[in-house]
Amino acid sequence: MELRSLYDAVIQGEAENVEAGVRGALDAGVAADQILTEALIPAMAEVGRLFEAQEYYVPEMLVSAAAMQSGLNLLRPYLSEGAASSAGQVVLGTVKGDLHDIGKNLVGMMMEGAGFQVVDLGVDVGAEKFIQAIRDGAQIVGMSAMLTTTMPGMRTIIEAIRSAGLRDQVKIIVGGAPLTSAYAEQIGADAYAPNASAAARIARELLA
Ligand code: B1M
Repeated sequence: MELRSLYDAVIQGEAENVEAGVRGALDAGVAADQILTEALIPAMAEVGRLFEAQEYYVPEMLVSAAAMQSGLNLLRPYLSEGAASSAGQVVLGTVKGDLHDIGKNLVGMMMEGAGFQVVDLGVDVGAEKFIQAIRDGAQIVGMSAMLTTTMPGMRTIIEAIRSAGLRDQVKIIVGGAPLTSAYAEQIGADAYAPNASAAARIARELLA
C-alpha cells in the first residue's frame, strides 16, 4: 500500500487497512518516521479540518483516532529502537478535562527511543498524580493539552507542584497544538516542545 492509501485509510477510520498499510510500508523499507510524518500525522490534521468544516463529527474523529493508534502501535518498536536504558525518568499525561492522547503517546514513544523510562499517567490527569510521580522519582514532567479550554490546567498543575515544594526537583515540558513557547514561559514551564521528537531532544538537554 502506498503512503497515500495509508493516509486515506486513517481518514476513513479503517484500522485494518491502516495496520496492513503500515506493515506493507515497513516491509518495503519505508522509514518509520517517514510513515508518521508523511501519512499518519497529516491524515489526522485533515480529520481536524473535516471536523471544523462540519463534514466529520466526534464519532468519525474517534474512529480515525483509533485507526491512527493501531498504526502507531506497530511503529512503536521502530521509534523506540536503540533505546539505552537510563537517560532518566519521565512522567507524561494529558491534563485534566482533556481526552486527546495520540500526541502524548507519540511523545512517550520518542522519549523511550531517547532512552528515558516513561511513566504514562494517561488522560484527564490532575496535579495529585503528577506530584506522586515526582515523589516516586520522575525527573521530567511532560504535560499535553489539545484544547484551549484545558491548557490553563497546566498552570494549575505547575503551581501545585511548586506548593508541594517539588518544583526544583523536576523539569517541566509542555506541548500540544494550542500551546506556544510564550505560553509555556508565562505559566512557568521549563520548555515548550512543538512535536514529539523535539520533546525527547529537549528532555535530554534539560537533564544534561
Ligand atoms: Co478533538 N479537537 N475534540 N478529538 N481532535 C481537536 C484538538 C480540534 C483542534 C479539532 C478542530 O476543531 N479542528 C478541537 C480543539 C479546538 C480548540 O480547543 N481550540 C477539538 C475539539 C473541539 C474536541 C471536542 C471538544 C469535540 C466535541 O466533543 N465537540 C472533544 C473534546 C474531548 C475532550 O478532550 N474532553 C474532542 C474529542 C476528540 C476525540 C476523542 C474524538 C479524538 C481524540 C482521540 C484520542 O486522542 N484518543 C479527537 C481528535 C482525534 C482530534 C484531532 C482531529 C486530532 C488530534 C490528533 O490526535 N492529532 C484534533 C484536530 C487537530 O489536531 N488538527 C482535534 C495527531 C497528533 C499526532 O497530533 O495531538 O497535535 P497532536 O500532537 C503533536 C503535537 O501537538 C505535539 O507532538 C505531537 C506530534 O509530534 N504534542 C506534544 C502533543 N502533546 C505534546 C506534549 C509534549 C510535547 C509535544 O511535551 C510533553
